[in-house]
Amino acid sequence: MEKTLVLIKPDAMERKLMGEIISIYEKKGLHISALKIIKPSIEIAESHYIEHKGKPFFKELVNFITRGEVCALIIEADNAIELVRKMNGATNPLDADMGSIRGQFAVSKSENAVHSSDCAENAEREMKIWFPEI
Ligand code: FUP
Repeated sequence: MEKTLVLIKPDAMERKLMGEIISIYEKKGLHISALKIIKPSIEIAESHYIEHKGKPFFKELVNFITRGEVCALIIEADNAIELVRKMNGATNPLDADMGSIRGQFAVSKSENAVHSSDCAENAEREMKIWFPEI
């Protein structure tokens, strides 16, 4: 079974959407094998978003993800990476399918409710950042 790393971001946590979003993954039949609520340090945030270092929105991105609690999950399923990214929807909620999580719950490209790994290599890297104990 493939594993992917999901984050429910501070905007969704502040709006008390954690349970509703987790429920979407569960109702789809995906298995959540790890879960924690954490207020990320700047180090965790910068290492998670290392690929975006140097981009104009990097500082804003780190400020956003560190401003409050995040729910980190490991989700396991066949083709979990592709499946969860489809369920989450496009980065920009304007482009996201309206049935997707971002389509339903997000209005901003920077505060877009959820993250999930985009490839197997990043899934491994991100799981080590958020769940070093596993
Ligand atoms: P995604 O894989 O859909 O989360 O999107 P990216 O990895 O391209 O971007 C990561 C995060 O950077 C997004 F969730 C939001 C933020 N971002 C911006 O704030 N502005 C941009 O122009 C692009 C991305």
